[in-house]
This record gives sequence, structure tokens and C-alpha cells, in this order.
Amino acid sequence: MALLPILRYPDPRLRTVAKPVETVDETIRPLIDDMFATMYDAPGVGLAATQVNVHLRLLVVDVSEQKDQPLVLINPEILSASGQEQSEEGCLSVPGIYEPVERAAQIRVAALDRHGTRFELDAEGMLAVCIQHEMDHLEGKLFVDYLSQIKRQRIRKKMEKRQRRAV
Ligand code: GNR
Ligand code: NI
Repeated sequence: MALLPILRYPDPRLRTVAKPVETVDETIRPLIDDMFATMYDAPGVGLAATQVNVHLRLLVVDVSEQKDQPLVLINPEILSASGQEQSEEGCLSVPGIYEPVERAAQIRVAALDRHGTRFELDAEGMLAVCIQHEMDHLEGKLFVDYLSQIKRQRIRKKMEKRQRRAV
């Protein structure tokens, strides 16, 4: 298993729209395992393939306390959404920034699991937030896109400054 480098905002590669996974077979499973290792190591509660520069519709999440409920969603689709709730979001691609974002409170999602079997899932709370956040990544969208232009600009400047220092 390997830890994968995570792209940082404002890297333009984070704006790539991911392509569907055509077939779920052995070739994709090592990527799933590496994504879990990378997410747990970070640590984070979710990770989209986009963040590790793989532009496929694949995400992993684990919002459990014990970090023992790994969930893989391949080619996820929102079947229905209801309610609205605001919560503080952060992102491994925008480290150190936390801002409130409004999202659907409850969602029903369909996806393929690591064996290619279709399943449906009802989510609310942190799991619903996380799945919506990860599905945005697959569309090239980041949580900072929901903030005001002024805030986003400030965050971008901060990230660019940090990146320069890191060289
Ligand atoms: O680790 C993460 N925490 C988090 C907190 C609130 C809302 C969303 C998230 S997802 C984030 C990991 C990440 O960047 N996934 O794309
Ligand atoms: Ni993120």
C-alpha cells in the first residue's frame, strides 16, 4: 500500500471532471486501498480520486469514530436530496481552512461497491455532508466555490504564499 500525494488548491488539476469507471476489476482495487491509506494517514474523513490526480468517478469515506467503517462509492449518483443544513467544512486540498457550507441534509445515493455491485445508501449528518463534498470533487468543484469571491481570493492567496514558502 502506498500513500498518494494530495493535490492542493489552487492546482488546476482539481478542476478536472472525472470520467466514469468503466469496469470494476482488479486494476482499480489497489487504487482504492491506496486512497484509504492516504485518507486515514492525512487524517481525513473522505477522499475523492480527483484529489490524488486520478480522474475517475471514485471516492472513499469513513466518518466513524473508530475509523472502522470504510465506504467506497464508484460512479455515485444522487437519487434524491432533501432539507438544508449548514456545517463547517474543511478539505485536504485546502488545508487549515474551515468555513460553513450549506448542503442537503439528507440524500439517497446509488453507487457501485468495490466488487462492482450496485447499492443504494441513505445518508444524513456528517456522512451526507462528506459524500456531497466528495462528489463535488469529481465535478472539479471545491467547497471554497460556495464562499464569497473575497473569501475565496483570500484563501487562494494564503495557499499560494504557503506553496512558495514550501519550495
Ligand atoms: O477530512 C475532511 N473533513 C471534512 C470536514 C467537513 C466537511 C467535509 C470534509 S471532507 C475532508 C476530506 C476531504 O477533503 N475530502 O475531499
Ligand atoms: Ni475535499
